[in-house]
Amino acid sequence: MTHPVHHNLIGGQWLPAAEGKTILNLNPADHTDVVGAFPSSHAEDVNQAVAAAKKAFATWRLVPAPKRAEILVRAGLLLQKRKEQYAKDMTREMGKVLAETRGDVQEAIDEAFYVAGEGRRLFGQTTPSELQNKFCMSVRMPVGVVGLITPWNFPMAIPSWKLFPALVSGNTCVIKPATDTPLSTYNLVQALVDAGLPPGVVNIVAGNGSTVGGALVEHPDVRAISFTGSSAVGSLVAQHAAATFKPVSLEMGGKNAQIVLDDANLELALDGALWGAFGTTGQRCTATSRILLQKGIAAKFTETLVARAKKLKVGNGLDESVEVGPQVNISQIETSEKYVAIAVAEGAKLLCGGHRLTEGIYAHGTFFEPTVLGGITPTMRIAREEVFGPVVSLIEFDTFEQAIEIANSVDYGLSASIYTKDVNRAFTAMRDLESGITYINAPTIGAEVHLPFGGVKHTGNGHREGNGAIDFFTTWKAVYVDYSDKLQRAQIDNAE
Ligand code: UN1
Repeated sequence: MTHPVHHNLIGGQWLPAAEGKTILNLNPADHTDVVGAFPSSHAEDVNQAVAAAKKAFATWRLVPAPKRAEILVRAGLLLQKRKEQYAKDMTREMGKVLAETRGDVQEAIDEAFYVAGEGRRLFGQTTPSELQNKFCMSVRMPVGVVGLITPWNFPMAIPSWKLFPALVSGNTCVIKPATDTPLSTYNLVQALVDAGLPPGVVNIVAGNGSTVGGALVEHPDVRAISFTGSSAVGSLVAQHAAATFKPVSLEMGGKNAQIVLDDANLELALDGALWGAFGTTGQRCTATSRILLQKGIAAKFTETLVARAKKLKVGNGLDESVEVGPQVNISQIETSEKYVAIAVAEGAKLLCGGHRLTEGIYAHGTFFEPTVLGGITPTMRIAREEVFGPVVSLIEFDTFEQAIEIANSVDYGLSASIYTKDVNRAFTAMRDLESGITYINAPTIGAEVHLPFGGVKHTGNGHREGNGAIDFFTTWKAVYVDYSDKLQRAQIDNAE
C-alpha cells in the first residue's frame, strides 16, 4: 500500500532530509495503517532551516504587527474550514478520540484569534525621565530565530501555542514536530502558508528528538527555545541551551491531584475524575493521576469510579462511540505496565484494568485498559512519578489540611483541582495548592488558551504559554529620546 511522503519545509520549499531517510508515522489504533513517511533529519537540515529563518527574519520583523496578525486570522479561518479533516488526521496519527481531536484543532483556532489581537497590542511602557526634555519608553522587540520543540499529545494545539505568539511578535521559527505525530503540525503550518505566510518565516524539520532537537538547541543563530515534553528531556534542553545563553521556555510533567472533600457533589466529582484521568487516555500533562478522597466518601466514590471505569469503551478513536483511544506507542504502554507492576509490588490494590489489550479489534494497536489503583500512600512511586497513561491512583485522607499537604508533596506542580461546596476551603485551596493551574469543582484538564498555562517546581522554569507567551517571544528594549539639544548626564546633572 502506498502512503504519502512528506518533506521538510525550508525557506518555502518542501525538501527531503539531506540524508534521504524517513520515519513512518503509524496509526496507534492499527499499526498496519501507515499515515505517512516523514523526514528523518539531521544537523545539516537544521542548519539550512535556521539559515532560511535568519534570512526571512530580516523582512518579517519589519512587517507591521497588525499585518502579521491578519495572517493568523486567515489561518484561524482556514483551520475552522478544515477542522473535521484535520481532526481525523490527528486521530489517525495520535489515537485520541475524534471529539478530542476536534477540541485540539479548536484550541489552535482559539489561539489564532486570541493571539491575532496581540497584533494591535504588544504594549510597551512610557515612563518619566529624571531629566527635563527627555522621553523614556520600553518597546517589545522580536527575539530572532526561535526553535520550537513540541510533543505528540496535543499535536496541533501546542505547536499553535508556540508558533502564533512567536510569529505575531516578529520572530521566525524552526519547528521540530513530535516524531509520533508530525502530520498535525504539517496541517497547522499548511494553514499558515495558505493564509499568506512568506517563505522562510516558519520552517519544519522533522525527525528524531535528540538529533534534530539537539541541533536546534545548540545552533548559535537560534535565539530562544520553547520546549514541551518530559522533565528529563527538558532538563537536557536547558543544560545544552545554557552553553549559548539561550532563553528556554519549558513545559513539562505533572502529577495532578483531584481532591474530593466529604461535602462535594459526588456525581460531579466522579464525572470530573473519569474525564480528567481517562480523557486523552491519560496522556495529558494536566491529566488527573491522583484522586485524593476524604474518608467519609472514599468507599462510595471508589466503588462507583471503578464500575464506571470498567464500562469505558476503549477502541479506535475514529469510531464516534469510543471513549478511550489507544496509547500513542508501545513504549508508552510499557511505561503504564511498568508503573502498575511497581505499584502492586509496593502494596497497591489493582481495582480495575492494569493490562494491555491485544485481542480482536485491539490486535494491531497499542491499547491499555483504564486502570484504577487503590490503597495508595503518598510515598509510593506511583503517587509521585508521572505515568502519562490511563492509570489513576486513589489516596485517602482525613482532613482538608492533609489533602493539601499530600497534593503538594510531589516534585511537579502543573494542575490541581478540588471538589467542595465550602467556599472557605475552596479559597484556601486556591491559595495553598502548589500548582500553576487550579480548578474548583472542575477536573484538572481543560485549560483555556487566554489564561497563563504552565506550572511550578519540576513542571516548568517559570515561563507561561497562553497569556504569557508574548513575554517569552519578545525582548525589552529601553529607548531614551533626549530633545533638550544639550548633553544631559543621568545621575549627575540632576543630582542635588
Ligand atoms: C498538555 O497536556 O500538554 O488543559 C496540554 C488542557 C489542554 C491542554 C493540555 N487544554 O488539558
